[in-house]
Amino acid sequence: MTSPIEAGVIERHNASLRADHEADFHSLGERLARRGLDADALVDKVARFTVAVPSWGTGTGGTRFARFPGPGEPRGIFEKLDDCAVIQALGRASPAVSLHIPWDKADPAELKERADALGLRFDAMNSNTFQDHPGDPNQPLSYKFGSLSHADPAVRDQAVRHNVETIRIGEAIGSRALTVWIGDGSNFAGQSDLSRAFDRYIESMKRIVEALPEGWRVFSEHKMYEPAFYSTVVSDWGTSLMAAQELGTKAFCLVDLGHHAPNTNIEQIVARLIRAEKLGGFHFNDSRYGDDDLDAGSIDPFRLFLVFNELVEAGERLDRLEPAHMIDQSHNVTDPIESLIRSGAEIRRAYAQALLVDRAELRGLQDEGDALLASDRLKAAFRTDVEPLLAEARRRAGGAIDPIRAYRASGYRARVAAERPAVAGSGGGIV
Ligand SMILES: [Mn+2]
Repeated sequence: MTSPIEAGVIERHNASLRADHEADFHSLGERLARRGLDADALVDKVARFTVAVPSWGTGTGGTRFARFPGPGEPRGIFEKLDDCAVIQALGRASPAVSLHIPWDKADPAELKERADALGLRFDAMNSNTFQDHPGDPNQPLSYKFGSLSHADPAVRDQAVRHNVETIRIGEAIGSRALTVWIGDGSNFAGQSDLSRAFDRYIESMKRIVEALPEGWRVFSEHKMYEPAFYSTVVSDWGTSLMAAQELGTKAFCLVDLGHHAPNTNIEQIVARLIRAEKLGGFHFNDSRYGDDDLDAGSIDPFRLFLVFNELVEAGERLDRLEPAHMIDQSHNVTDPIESLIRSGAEIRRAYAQALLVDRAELRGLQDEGDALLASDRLKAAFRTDVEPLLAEARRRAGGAIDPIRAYRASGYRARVAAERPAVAGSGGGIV
């Protein structure tokens, strides 16, 4: 396996931090043991939890106003995969990459070969009918007024065919799921028939479901607004659930943490979707106002923890669902590699904290109506500094105790900046 990080960088870095890390891990282990928890078992669980990196996240994102590219941005999917391998080498939380078609379109055999060489695999595929593809002879029609729900059946056909093509590429590279997010909606009351548009979406999605290979799933991703500002066709989790139930056993709901109204109780949505056996996966990110696509856990780590609290609480019911964990962020002012390493760690942190909750005790307190102590015991798990568990999971897997510092010591960004001259208008965006 080839690694874009020079051999020895991680070893030297870990050697310099080893004594302090071991003391911290030992100390945390003693505290956890007093609560009946085994630190080594927790490290094993954390190590098994992984989250896919979005290929589009390795480039600098942008807003409606501007994009400020950083040095050494990947110029295509193969350089994006190199960056994903760096994220995995140091953070050890993200062995899979989620591709976006057509941005990442390439010979599937070459994609597979490169990913194999880097020790990466592919998670859910993402189709794109929220923008036009003037260079693609198979997509001459515009998605300006929608795609899968468009009033014109020819546009709907084209959008379905694009999704089927995305599935075929995914099939060739070992993916097993398709995520569908559409920008369809309307900007004015009266512009679109709310019912007929949804009917047309369902009919199009049925054709996509029919094209799914054995063992594949399709995830429908809802979003309340943007780019449409009056209504969107798949606006909320209720609509997404309705679609998944109508589309059958291969269809599931994807929860992007930024796609809700402000103050929405996302953890309750997660609990409901688990109960309905329709939770397909996540796009992790954080936000303060809308679909801000900020780094996971950077604004409201407690909310992320509460989502994981529901996932851990679900236990075996969740094992059956095997939700896909993916990051979906836009990095505007940071080095995307650093943001993605940190986000993987923050997501694992929320998981590790949720594992600390004494579930039997919590249920007892809930049933007794002890609101204060129930809240306190839940919060106690969130307050625990689990960093030594995360660092130990990385170290045992060959990663870095402090991956951001190790990344900076590696000189990777400066090296690729010399190899990758800046290009104008590289593919990427905010999904
Ligand atoms: Mn998303």
